[in-house]
Amino acid sequence: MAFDLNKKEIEKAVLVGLARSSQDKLEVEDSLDELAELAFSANAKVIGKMIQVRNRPNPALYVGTGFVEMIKEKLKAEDGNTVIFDDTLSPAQQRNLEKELECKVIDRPILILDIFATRARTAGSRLQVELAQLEYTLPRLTGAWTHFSKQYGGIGAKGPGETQLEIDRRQVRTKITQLKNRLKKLDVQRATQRKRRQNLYKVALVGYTNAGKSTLFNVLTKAEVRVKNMLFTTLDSTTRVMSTGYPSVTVFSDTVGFIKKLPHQLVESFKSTLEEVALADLLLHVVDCSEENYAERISHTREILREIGADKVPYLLVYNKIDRVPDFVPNNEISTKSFGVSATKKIGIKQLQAEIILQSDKFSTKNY
Ligand SMILES: Nc1nc2c(ncn2[C@@H]2O[C@H](COP(=O)(O)OP(=O)(O)OP(=O)(O)O)[C@@H](O)[C@H]2O)c(=O)[nH]1
Ligand SMILES: [Mg+2]
Repeated sequence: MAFDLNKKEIEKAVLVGLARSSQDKLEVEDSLDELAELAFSANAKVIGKMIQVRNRPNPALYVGTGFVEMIKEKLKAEDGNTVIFDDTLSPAQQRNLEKELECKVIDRPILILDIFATRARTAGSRLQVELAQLEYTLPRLTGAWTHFSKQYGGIGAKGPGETQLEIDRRQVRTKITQLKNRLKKLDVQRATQRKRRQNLYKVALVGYTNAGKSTLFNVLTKAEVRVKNMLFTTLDSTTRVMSTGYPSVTVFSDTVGFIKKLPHQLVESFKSTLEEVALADLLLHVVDCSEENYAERISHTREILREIGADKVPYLLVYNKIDRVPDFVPNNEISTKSFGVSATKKIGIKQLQAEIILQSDKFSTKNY
C-alpha cells in the first residue's frame, strides 16, 4: 500500500474536501474533522484543512488547478509531505495530483483500509482486510495501464508495461481467489457456531466507531473487550452467552464500528462478520450523544445496516456518554424506543437491561 503506517517518518498532512455549494460547507467541515481523527488514528499529524467550493470534481485533479497551487503553498509553508482527500479519488486523479503536488496523495478509503490493516488481529479480520485492499487495488492497476497507453499511443504501447501490468493483475486476481477460499472455510466454522446459537436470543451492539459499543458490551456482559479512544478499535466480533442477570438464552455480540464513506470493499469483505448483525434478534444501536452531529451519524449507521440486510431487525437507540451532556434530550423525529446511558459512569444501565430482558421474554414465549 502507498501509505505505510509502520515507517518512522511522520506524515504531515493537509486535508482537502470539496463542498458542492457554500451551504454544504458546514457538513464538509464536519467530515474533515472526522478525517482528522482518522489521520490521527493512523499516526499522521494534521497541518491544515482546506475546502474548495466547487460544483463538481475536476476529472483530472479533483480540485481546480488554482486550488492545487494553494495546497502546494500550504505544504511548503508548513513543511508538509502528504495530502489526504476526503473522498474517493480516481486512479488518474491520484496520479496527476501526486505529480503536481510532488508528495504522497491519499484518499479516504485508503486511509480507512490502512487503519483496518493495522488493527486486524485475528486470522479472519486480517483476511477480510487484505481482500478489501486487493479489491481496491485491482481497478487501480487497470488505471495505470490507461495512463500508459494514453501517453504512448497504440502501436508500441504493448511493451513491457503491459506485460508487467498483466502479471500484476493476474497475481492480484489469484490472491483474491485464494483469500476468498480461505474466508469460505472460516465461514463454515462460523455457520456451525451460529447454528449452535440459533435458539438463543441474540443481541448485537452496533453503531458509529468510537460510540462506546465495547465499553457498553463490557458493562452488560462483564467481559473485557479492548476499549480505546481511537477509531476502529474493534474489528472482530466478540460474543458472550450470558448466564447471570439475563434469561439464560441471551447472547451478546460486539462488532466493528461504522463510519461515513466506509469503503464498500470493506463492507463487502466484512459481510460474513456483519451477518451476525443481520441475524440478531435485537440491535442496540449505540450513539455518542456528545457528538454534535449524532443525528447524522444515526442515519449513516442505519444506511449501512440496510446495506447488510439488518434494517428489519428490531432495535433500541442507546444514547451513550450521557455523563457529558446531562441535559440531553433526544431528537424526537426518531421514533424508536431510546435510552440515555453512560457506560463508563454506569448511568441508566439497569433500565436498559430491564428492557433487554423484557424483549427476550417476548422472544422466548414466541419461540418455545
Ligand atoms: N465520557 C464517556 N466516555 C465513554 C463512555 N463510553 C465509552 N466512552 C469512551 O469512548 C471511547 C470509545 O469507547 P469504545 O468502547 O472503544 O468504543 P467503540 O464503539 O467500541 O469503538 P470502535 O471499536 O473503535 O468502533 C473510549 O475512550 C471510552 O472510554 C461514556 O459513557 N462516557
Ligand atoms: Mg469497539
